[in-house]
Amino acid sequence: MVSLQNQIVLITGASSGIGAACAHVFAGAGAKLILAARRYERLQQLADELTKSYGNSLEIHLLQLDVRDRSAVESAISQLSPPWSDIDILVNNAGLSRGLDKLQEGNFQDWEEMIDTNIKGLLYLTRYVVPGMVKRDRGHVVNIGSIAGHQTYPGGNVYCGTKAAVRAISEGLKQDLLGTPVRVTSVDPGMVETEFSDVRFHGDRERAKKVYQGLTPLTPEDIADVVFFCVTRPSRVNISEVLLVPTDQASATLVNRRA
Ligand code: NDP
Ligand code: 8X3
Repeated sequence: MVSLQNQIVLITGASSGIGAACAHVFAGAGAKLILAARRYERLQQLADELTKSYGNSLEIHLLQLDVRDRSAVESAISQLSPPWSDIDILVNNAGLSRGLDKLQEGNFQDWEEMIDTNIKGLLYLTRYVVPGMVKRDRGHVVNIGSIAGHQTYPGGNVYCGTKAAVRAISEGLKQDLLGTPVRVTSVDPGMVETEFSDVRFHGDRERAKKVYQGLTPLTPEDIADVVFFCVTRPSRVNISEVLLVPTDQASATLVNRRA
């Protein structure tokens, strides 16, 4: 098992859900964390919690960053000074869904937000971080995809398209990095209870709660466990893809709801 002690880990979308759970797992393993998101105060709260749980020796660098803004991503990464600039693990987690409309009735702003965040944001981070990994001969990129990248569901159209793109991009990056020691993993969850559905339904809490009603969804910690497993395998092992679903979910559309 590879030790994460003192490794530099950049997690996008660390202010909530899966990203925040990953921050806990990496902090517990002694990594140095770069936590990125738009909501800076949420990152500060998380940093306080982590320091309380794991001690003052934990090193954390916070980045207020909108991954859709290419020049902001470029300057955030290029302005990091050592040791922060020597990123060992990039967790491309920032992402969102907006709406569940039929494509022919879809909202352009929702589409652009999903495409710009889930595809272009992930590409920007990857493009600015991976050259350093190649130069240093070490690194691991973990992309948080989705079951939605494997199976499209009604109303999922553009969101599913973005996650199918993440899957293809992960595969392409793995091919392009062949011959280097840099590893690429796609972790593709089914239903996880986070702020994801609140965001999808633009803050409609009641509608969001119904998504998980009567079933036991995954927790953000379940996903963080899998990420941790993937990045701690011996360097000869690249876990390319993990699809994990709740026991109550058999496919993107088939779930077991108790009354
Ligand atoms: P949350 O809504 O809880 O977290 C999403 C995170 O992404 C937040 O930290 C948010 O931070 C960040 N984010 C969104 N837009 C941007 C942006 N433009 N720039 C920077 N950060 C951004 O949802 P999850 O934790 O569930 O989602 C994390 C990832 O997991 C996403 O990629 C999602 O598609 C994927 N996923 C989720 C599943 C689920 O069922 N929940 C299942 C499969 C995959 P902030 O708003 O502060 O910027
Ligand atoms: C999130 C899971 O099924 O809502 O990617 O698309 S799903």
